[in-house]
Amino acid sequence: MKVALITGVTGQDGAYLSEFLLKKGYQVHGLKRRASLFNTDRIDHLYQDPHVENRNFILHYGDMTDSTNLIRLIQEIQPDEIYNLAAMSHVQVSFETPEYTGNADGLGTLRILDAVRLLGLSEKTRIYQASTSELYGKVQEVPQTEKTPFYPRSPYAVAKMYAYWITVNYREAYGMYACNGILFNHESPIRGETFVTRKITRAAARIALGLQDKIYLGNLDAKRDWGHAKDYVRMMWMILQAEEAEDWVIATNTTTPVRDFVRMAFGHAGIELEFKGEGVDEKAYVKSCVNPEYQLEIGKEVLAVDPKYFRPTEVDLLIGDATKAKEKLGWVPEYDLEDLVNDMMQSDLKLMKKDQYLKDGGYRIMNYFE
Ligand code: NDP
Ligand code: GDR
Repeated sequence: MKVALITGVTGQDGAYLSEFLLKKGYQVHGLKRRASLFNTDRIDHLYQDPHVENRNFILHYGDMTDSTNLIRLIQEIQPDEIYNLAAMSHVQVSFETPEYTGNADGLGTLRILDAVRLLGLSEKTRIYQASTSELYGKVQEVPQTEKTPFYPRSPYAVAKMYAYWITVNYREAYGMYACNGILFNHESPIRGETFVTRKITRAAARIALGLQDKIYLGNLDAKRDWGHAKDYVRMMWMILQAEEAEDWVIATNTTTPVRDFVRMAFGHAGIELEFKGEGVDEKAYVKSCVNPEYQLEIGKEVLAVDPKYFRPTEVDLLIGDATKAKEKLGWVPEYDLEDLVNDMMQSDLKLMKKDQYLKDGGYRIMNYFE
């Protein structure tokens, strides 16, 4: 039985990758942080009672900023594969917590690589590093490939740039099997609520159901190459099964402005929007609503721009070329953007109907729309 260690197991990708590897027959170990409340929502369906023998899904406390903890765990687990997914992954928040982000996302990667080296596991353990299209930052060329130069535009991206190069360096210096997956944005129904796609699908569902009046967003012109997380975690595994350790771009090769993602999400609920104004004065109004379930007034303002969501330096345009992964590893994504929006909207409409039911029953529902 192959043994994998996933850091960031409680995150979006950690949850899907755990499911994927368990189905493949792996024993999966996950690193989770201690929190004052349970923080395992995304993986609760995989939980196994620690009192039962022969478990194949095992969680350990740890943190990317704690070397001794990482060394001890890797020694105990002796993993065949490590998927280093743990990170402070929010670009805007990294401007507020730059030092912590550098420590967890940059040095954290070094701690994993060096633990494997020091423990004499360089021959045995293969390492996947969660690199990112944010490395490309300020547009140098489109579409972006494995050869496009980097120009990071946030403390997050700079930390990930260190992680990228230290992974390449350990591969070249010590012959380790260590790879970067340069993944473009990937989303899903379990995407963190403060990333733009999920913020939009949650709000579209809440507005349709009358639980929220309006959504405030930042830069509506930013363009992203959005794929489905399920397709992307499969690729993480494929990267570690390749004969040679290399770096790989994973993307859909299409790009979409944030504004169009908003249109698509509301469109799923049968609500057509009209955008008016420019820059900070841009707003969106209900143009029509064909779904009789939703009592939305035509002309109602449902979206406004709030400059607090603008970033000090922005990444304007991402579009990736995954030809290498397709040709050499045979990767074929199963979802396109429309499938992704449908998946997310179906899930959020269902989730928000639960909130509506609770609200109607007199219970307080969460009203936090960061
Ligand atoms: P999430 O933010 O959903 O998950 C991040 C995970 O890292 C969580 O489990 C989080 O724990 C954990 N974590 C954060 N800080 C620490 C720390 N100091 N020590 C231990 N664990 C920590 O991210 P995604 O699943 O979306 O992304 C996975 C990885 O891929 C990240 O490294 C991200 O930067 C990278 N990436 C993501 C892309 C995307 O579009 N999703 C694209 C390209 C790269 P907790 O649950 O306790 O917060
Ligand atoms: P990103 O994702 O920064 O690309 O990083 P995010 O969804 O946060 O932003 C995408 C674009 O949308 C614009 N935007 C807003 N973003 C947020 N979060 N909230 C808003 O209200 C809002 N309004 C407009 C942003 O300015 C940006 O241009 C994600 C993360 O998963 C990283 O960890 C990962 O490395 C990259 O994707 C690839």
